[in-house]
Amino acid sequence: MLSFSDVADTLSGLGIEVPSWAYGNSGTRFKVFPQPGTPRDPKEKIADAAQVHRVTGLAPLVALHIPWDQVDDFAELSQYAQDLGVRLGTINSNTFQDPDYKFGSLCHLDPKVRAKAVRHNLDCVEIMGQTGSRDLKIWLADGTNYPGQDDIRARQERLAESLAEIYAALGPDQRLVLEYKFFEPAFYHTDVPDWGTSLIQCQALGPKAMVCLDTGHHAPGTNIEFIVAQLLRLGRLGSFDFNSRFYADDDLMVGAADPFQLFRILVEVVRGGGYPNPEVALMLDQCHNIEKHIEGQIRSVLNVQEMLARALLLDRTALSQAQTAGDVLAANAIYMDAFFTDVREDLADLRVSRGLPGDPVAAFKGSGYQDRIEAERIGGVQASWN
Ligand code: PSV
Ligand code: MN
Repeated sequence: MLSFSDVADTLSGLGIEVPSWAYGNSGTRFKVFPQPGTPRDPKEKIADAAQVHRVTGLAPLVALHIPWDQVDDFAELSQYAQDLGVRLGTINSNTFQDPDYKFGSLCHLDPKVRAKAVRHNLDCVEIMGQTGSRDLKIWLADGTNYPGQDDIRARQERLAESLAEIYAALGPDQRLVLEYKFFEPAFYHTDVPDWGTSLIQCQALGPKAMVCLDTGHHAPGTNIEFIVAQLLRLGRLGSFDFNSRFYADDDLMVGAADPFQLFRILVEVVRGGGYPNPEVALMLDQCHNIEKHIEGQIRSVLNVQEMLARALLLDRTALSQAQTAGDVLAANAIYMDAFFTDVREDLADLRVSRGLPGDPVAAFKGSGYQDRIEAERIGGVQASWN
């Protein structure tokens, strides 16, 4: 049996990247409910993200979405983040809101639209140079709604060509991570629907192209931990977008719907050398439609920490012995013992020993930050889904 003290040091290395867009207003296609205190510009989003790191010590990086977070001076924005104790992370390129992208972006039939989408990604690579970011994350809304609407095979070829142009612009320490999603906003076919398609495109590009696994982008019942194992085996798991998918949305809080699934995923991450490992970015991709943004983010990074602690507590020696002996139920019991270990008090003690609040949510609530931003940030709307 492992005890918490055996894993505390390993656990202390955890750093989760939080998305700037989690702090903005969001909603569904039915309604965006604005919240008081919502950031009005990228700096205010970064300031909110810094609060998550301040009370948890778990969120040192903030991912940007371009053009939502477009500013004139990214070096200055980067300095601003550092002054608040965080750094800028992954640059997410947005080629899904401009009217030109109605029928897609990197896969579009029209070479002029493809060139525009490629150009936007090249601009993102330039921004990465100024922010010191390593990863360009590409998620495409490309796809079709009706059989016959476009040539689905030709779209793959166009995708490969567009991605190759972007890949060629990467610096030696930069990477392209290609995210897949099995449906939405296109509903008949999606151009990068699954990890296989992403992997094939990445392998054609070269070693700096990696797959991004967004946990919400799978059909119900999909064994996501198997995909994790496979991608780690192949050295192509570049990043996670963590969230929960209850049925048709991919933006709810990680670990909220199914903490056991998150545990199983993290078991495979640890098993495959994905943690501790800076090559695998652990990122949240979430929105908080009805709950408060900053508290929602705090709860989310704590959920990841809690399930990672339990995954590290899995007694792999005993598990391997039970597996070798063919003792199915003993192996399963060892696995479940780790999952059912309550680590909440140990985690609170660990935080206190590192000079952090034992209860980050209470510490944030007691800080008065939320009241302050609700009073100060009047008017203005940050760029996002609005
Ligand atoms: C798409 O659903 C996605 O998961 C992509 O990562 C986007 O960049 C993000 O959500 C925000 O729209
Ligand atoms: Mn995502």
